[in-house]
Amino acid sequence: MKNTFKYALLLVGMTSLPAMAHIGYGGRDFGTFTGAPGATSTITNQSFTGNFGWIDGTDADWGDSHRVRAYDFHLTGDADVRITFSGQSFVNSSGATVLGDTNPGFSLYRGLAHISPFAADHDFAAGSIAIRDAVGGIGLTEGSFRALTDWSITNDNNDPASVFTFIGSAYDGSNIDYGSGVIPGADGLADHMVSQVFHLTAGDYSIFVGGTDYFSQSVDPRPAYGLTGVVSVVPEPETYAMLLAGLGLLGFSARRRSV
Ligand SMILES: [Ca+2]
Ligand SMILES: [Ca+2]
Ligand SMILES: [Ca+2]
Repeated sequence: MKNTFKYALLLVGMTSLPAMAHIGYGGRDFGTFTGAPGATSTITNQSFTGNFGWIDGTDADWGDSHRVRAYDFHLTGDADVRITFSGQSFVNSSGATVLGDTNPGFSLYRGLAHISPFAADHDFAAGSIAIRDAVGGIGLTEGSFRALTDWSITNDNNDPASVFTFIGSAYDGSNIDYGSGVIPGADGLADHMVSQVFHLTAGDYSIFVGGTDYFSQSVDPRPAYGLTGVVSVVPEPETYAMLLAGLGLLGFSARRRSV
């Protein structure tokens, strides 16, 4: 009886494991921005396991979506949005130290994953596999995540697919080329931080963040890496131009007065 109970627990444990692979935004919603400059939202103490999830989604066999972390935000108007991710060490709820020395990479997409009350999306839902087989070749992909282009995924109920429409990406450090050409978007300075501004229109956005060390796929066990993320609405270049023009006029009239 006791053994049966143990096996039952083991089975429960095993069957609940895939839940870890499901895409969710819990605790990682940056919120809603109107487009007014100055608004900012910071989310700390998040992590991913294995320092390769983002870069693994740049290659021909795509990537495992549970090696990256999903964040979301919402815009109600046009805005220039700065997105920044930094490595951050911290002690997690299990008392384990989460490392801060990742070189993060992220991709920004228009679109959201299924959220409650819908079932969560994951790579190995039958519908997700069907999407990959149709686009990437039967059995040729290792997951649904694509870091440099559009991708889709769905849930166990095979609801209409979540579509992530690629907007742009960036990664920390110098150009990476592990044999299939330089991956675009390096920020040129490996300081465990990556930051980029995107001009966006109103809508729902998802950001997927992960590590950029392709070769750490063979590291076992895989350590966890901590993240701090910031989304801020910044002034648009036209605003700067108007401000400078205004200052120029002030200077001109000041000079005229002093003559
Ligand atoms: Ca891959
Ligand atoms: Ca891989
Ligand atoms: Ca950097």
